[in-house]
Amino acid sequence: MPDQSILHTSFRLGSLELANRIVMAPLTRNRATPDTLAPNDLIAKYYRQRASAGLIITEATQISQQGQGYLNTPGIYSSEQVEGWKKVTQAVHAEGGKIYLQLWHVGRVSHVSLQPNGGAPVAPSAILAKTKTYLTQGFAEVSAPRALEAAEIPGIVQDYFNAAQNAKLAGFDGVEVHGANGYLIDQFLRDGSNHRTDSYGGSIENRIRFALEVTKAVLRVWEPSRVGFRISPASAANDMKDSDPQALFAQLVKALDGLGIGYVHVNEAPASDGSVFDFAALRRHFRQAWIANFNYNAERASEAINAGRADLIAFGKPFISNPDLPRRFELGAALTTPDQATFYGGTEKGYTDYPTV
Ligand code: 8OZ
Repeated sequence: MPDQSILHTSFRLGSLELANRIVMAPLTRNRATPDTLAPNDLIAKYYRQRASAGLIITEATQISQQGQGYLNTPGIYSSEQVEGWKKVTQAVHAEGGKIYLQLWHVGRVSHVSLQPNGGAPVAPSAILAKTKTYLTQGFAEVSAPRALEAAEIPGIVQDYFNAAQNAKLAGFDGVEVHGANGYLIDQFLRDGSNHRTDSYGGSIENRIRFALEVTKAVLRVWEPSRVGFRISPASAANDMKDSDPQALFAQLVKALDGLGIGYVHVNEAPASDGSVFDFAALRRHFRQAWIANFNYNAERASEAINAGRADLIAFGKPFISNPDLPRRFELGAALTTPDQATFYGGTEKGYTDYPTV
């Protein structure tokens, strides 16, 4: 077995000392309290159980009601939600862990039943995504979106700023901007979903504008090393397409490097059309930390770090079913298989009842 000890070495992320290179990836679990969309004691227990990760990145958390696209995902825009998240950060810190909040706006991946006054979801352009969401009644096609007026965009940037402030009040160690997986920021980035003719559409410079405005708003609250940004440059999830992802994401990552943020987190999901994305080339545009994610196991993770392709590796599904994942890697212990049926919504079953070794 190749040497995997690198995974268990500490890592300096700006002013934070992470105990190991094993990150808990953001995972949507849909267990916020339904009326308030606030985290509760069960959610605090779930994160506490996983505090041995070098860094936890929370499930995607909407910055406003407009930013919600699925049933019972938590928010970070009300005082009840801030109080709920305090339970989570206190639980994780009590175990010596570190935790960032992931800031989310779904854009067009939503449904009228979740939107303020039952309105249409918002997007850079009025282009319907071929994708589903799930609601109280189960899976459903997303609703047709309307294009944002240019005059509405500063309000959404302000929502990110307020959410970043709330994250600080709630005791997080930092925040990750969710720029991946076909949600609002990604919809602005890619030319399949952004047909705008104003300063937010057209050229790559224009399409990355919204992402950078959001990041700069967050940087008015947090020091640069406490801010991360997640991308999924090749992924077609949520009906995403772009004519030149390599050029687009190179320019975005260079600009993020210029802002001095602490890390870029890359979901390496491959393209669905067989085209190859050069992740190593992307990494060369960024000087701070690089987190890679997508179907890694301990062996491939340690190889990637040893080869300099990443500093940290994020694990998703393995962390759902193995709360003590770093310990299991260290022992070479068998992993529990996650139960897909309990990923989204429900009770403690398939959430806080997975065993430790
Ligand atoms: C799975 C189900 C719902 C949302 C993502 C936030 O893909 C999500 C998500 C994943 O980033």
